[in-house]
Amino acid sequence: MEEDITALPASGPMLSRKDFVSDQLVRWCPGCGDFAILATIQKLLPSLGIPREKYVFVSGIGCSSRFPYYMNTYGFHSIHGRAPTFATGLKCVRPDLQVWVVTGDGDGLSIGGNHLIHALRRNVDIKILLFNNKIYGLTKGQTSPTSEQGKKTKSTPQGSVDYPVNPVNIALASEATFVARAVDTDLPFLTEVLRRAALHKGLAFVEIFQNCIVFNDGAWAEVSEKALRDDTTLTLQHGKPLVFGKDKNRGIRLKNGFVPETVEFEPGKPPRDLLVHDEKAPNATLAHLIAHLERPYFPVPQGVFRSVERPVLHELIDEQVAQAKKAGSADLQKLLAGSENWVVRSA
Ligand SMILES: Cc1ncc(C[n+]2csc(CCOP(=O)(O)OP(=O)(O)O)c2C)c(N)n1
Ligand code: SF4
Repeated sequence: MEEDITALPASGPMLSRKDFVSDQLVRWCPGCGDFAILATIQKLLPSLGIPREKYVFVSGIGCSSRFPYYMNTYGFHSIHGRAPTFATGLKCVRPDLQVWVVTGDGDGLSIGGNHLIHALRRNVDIKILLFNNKIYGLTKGQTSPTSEQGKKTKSTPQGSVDYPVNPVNIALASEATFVARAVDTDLPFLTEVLRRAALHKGLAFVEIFQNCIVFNDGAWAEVSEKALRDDTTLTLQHGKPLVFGKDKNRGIRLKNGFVPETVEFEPGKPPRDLLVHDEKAPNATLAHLIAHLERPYFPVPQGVFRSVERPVLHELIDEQVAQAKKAGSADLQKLLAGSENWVVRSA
């Protein structure tokens, strides 16, 4: 990167988008959805008032994982699927840094699925952005864990037999404290979701629907095109009933206990039994139910599914270390030769 950012004063002049643009040639295909996400983040960061030298972008492997090269911040293009693990270590030793992870649906949910789940459950104070294009882009179009059943690719010429995962539900099941979803074609909405993620203390997970124009073009067309999205998406608002449609005349309610259904009503007169969103609910049951709303029967929910508080990993570790120090120094030799050891003898 062209300049030494450590030389900048922590409270220097107001930064602009340009300050976050690196001198690296962007190597994504023309028209790739990654461009819009990159531009949105470069525009958002200066408004957060965090010094540039405090940002670190960590990624794994994939087209999306080239992201750190294009940010004029610290960054680490790490190992396939392991970005959350690198980020966990970094945040624990340098809690003053704002650590962002950029991963793809292949990187984060195939090879890195295990690493992702454990970062989520530990409430590491990092932001994880999962660019979901429902395909492996970098390796030229094989199915990923989010590809739909029946998807024909070079690796699945007769159609994939695997059932896809829903990243938001994985994050909720792993007890992430902030879980959200946005689309790469609605930039004002994406900006607000990312702003909330940035301000959340604890792990913030954001799934971003991203178009891979070369190997899976139009995978999200139904929910990303302006002309369609009013009727195919549901924007979540805390404390508000689940209402959608161009005329705001449809909503979601439960029937037979726990089964969601769509109901139509006169605009401005929603029925009283519509489900009301609660992103602060102490358990994730409602968020799970909402996250399971999928096409073609329901609109696709976007926005913040869950935002709750829980102690963050590095603070818990620091507390434990402080307590252990208070208890006095330990004798390693005594520990190794303690009462719980055995001598194994041959017969
Ligand atoms: C250990 C290892 N296994 C597999 C690969 C091949 N590989 C590189 S990127 C990738 C998946 C990329 O897909 P995704 O994370 O969805 O990112 P995208 O390129 O679509 O942004 C795979 C399988 C590799 N580089 N290393
Ligand atoms: S292959 Fe797809 S995801 Fe990768 S840069 Fe090209 S359009 Fe983007």
